[in-house]
Amino acid sequence: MTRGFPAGFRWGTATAAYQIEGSTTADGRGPSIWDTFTARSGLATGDPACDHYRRYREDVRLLSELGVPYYRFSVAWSRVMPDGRTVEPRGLAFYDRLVDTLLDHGITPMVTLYHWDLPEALQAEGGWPNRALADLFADYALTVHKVLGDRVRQWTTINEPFCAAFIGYGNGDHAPGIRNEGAALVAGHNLLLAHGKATQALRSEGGDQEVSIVLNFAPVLTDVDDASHHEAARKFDFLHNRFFLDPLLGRGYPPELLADLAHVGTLEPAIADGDLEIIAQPLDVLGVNYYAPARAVPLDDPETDSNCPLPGLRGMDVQPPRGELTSLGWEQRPECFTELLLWLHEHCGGLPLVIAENGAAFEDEVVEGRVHDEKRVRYFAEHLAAVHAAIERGADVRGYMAWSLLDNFEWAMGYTQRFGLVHVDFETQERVLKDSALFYADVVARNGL
Ligand code: IFM
Repeated sequence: MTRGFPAGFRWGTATAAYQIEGSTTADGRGPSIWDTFTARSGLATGDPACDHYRRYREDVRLLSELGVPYYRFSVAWSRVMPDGRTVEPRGLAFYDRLVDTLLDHGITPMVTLYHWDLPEALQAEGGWPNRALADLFADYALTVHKVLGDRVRQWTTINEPFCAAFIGYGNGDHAPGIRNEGAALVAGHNLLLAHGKATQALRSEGGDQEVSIVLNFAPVLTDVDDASHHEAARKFDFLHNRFFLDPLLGRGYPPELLADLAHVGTLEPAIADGDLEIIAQPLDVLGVNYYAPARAVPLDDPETDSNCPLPGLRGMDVQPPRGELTSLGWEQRPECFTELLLWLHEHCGGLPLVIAENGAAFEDEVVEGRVHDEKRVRYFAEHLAAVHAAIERGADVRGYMAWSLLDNFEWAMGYTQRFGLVHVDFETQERVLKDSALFYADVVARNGL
């Protein structure tokens, strides 16, 4: 039986600048927080990653061979404005060439303006807890739009503000590696404000561009059907799935969550008059990233910190995943993807959804020039079937971007986790199409499973 997707469904692959580009000092690029964080922590860095800055033509040719018509990539603020403010034309010229090369191959570019690589110069001014960054981000968005806006129609402001704010400034596992939960909440607000101001700036240019933000969601599961387990799930759900979404929908921050976190900090002084209206600019689509669910369990002691990115969210803990796991230890639950999309459809009042990332890391091996990554093929098949089921049941899903085109730099995990459809040998930079790439190309060609 063929499960067909709607006509015009957007099939794509996704990447992010710091994870693939390398060349971190080329053409005037300034350091980003990921350069300084990895150097300071003794972690693998984003250089050379996939050396994409120099090999982008080859990578676009690969995309074209695969026949996948959309490509989502991010622009590095620190390439375009090394100090966060002053334009470096050579940095902008790279993205200009990339867009032209994509279009020459019949591939539609989708631009994400911020995928976590803040210019270090702006971190030195306080980073995202500094409200001034929202206006600087809008200036940056406009600068990029003035160069690419004649050829790029799909714009995403920010990728996964949850990670940028809470993992970057909360538990400090990501750059800039700060542990200050009150600051993390404010960073979250300022990221949303930056999104709102950038959306206004992009729309001030006219044209028919489509503006979105990309959020990462984790449906929360519990083992026991009782009030304390539901309350634990509610807490984590509001942090993970509602803190960013609800203000975007014009509903403000969930008051229950702000009450849960009152002892780590308050957002009140950070929210100026008019901020919530700016944040709630109508979205054309919502970008949805889904990888795995989370599991929540109640904690009796009201004083014990949790093990979530904001440990001050007490009374609950995140439980270890179970069942079939990816190499990152993430649980494989395609059925949660269907439920998530149906919930979003309802919660967001029918707002069109685009899957901006979905995929899995597994240990891959090149054998005689092939990578038989059956587990990833199965992951994609099951998760695409889950998206299809959500569409059949009424969710307005307009596209799907596989994460990721290439094996790449997986942030604090360095090069240990391979998410690519294309295997990358980080010594030689040789690219090999995995079986999952061939599988995905076939799905795209048939517009169905
Ligand atoms: O690699 C990341 C990406 O940068 C953001 N979303 C999740 C992916 C897998 O961890």
